[in-house]
Amino acid sequence: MKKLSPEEIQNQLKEINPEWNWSRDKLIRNFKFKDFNQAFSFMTKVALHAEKINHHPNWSNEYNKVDISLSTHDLQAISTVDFELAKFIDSIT
Ligand code: H2B
Repeated sequence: MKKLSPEEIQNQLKEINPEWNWSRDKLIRNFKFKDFNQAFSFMTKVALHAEKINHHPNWSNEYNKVDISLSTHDLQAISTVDFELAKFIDSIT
């Protein structure tokens, strides 16, 4: 994984869903589902993928809402892997 420059982040943002917001060293997107079951099955898919790539979201869940923030803790920055995970999340929603 590689720390991305602001220019690289701007470019990568064009490749993911426009609902992702860039704030400092994080990519943020909030999801709302029909109910808890939908929200939690989404979280399960993300969790299994996160384990596979050893890159994990920061998130919170309240009933049908899931708030996600992606960043690379080891670099304290946004890296290539954050965008990979964002793309995976986009692909299942
Ligand atoms: N997830 C995220 N989002 N950032 C990291 O830097 C990170 C991770 N590091 N998952 C991994 C785990 C590391 O802490 C373990 C020890 O491999």
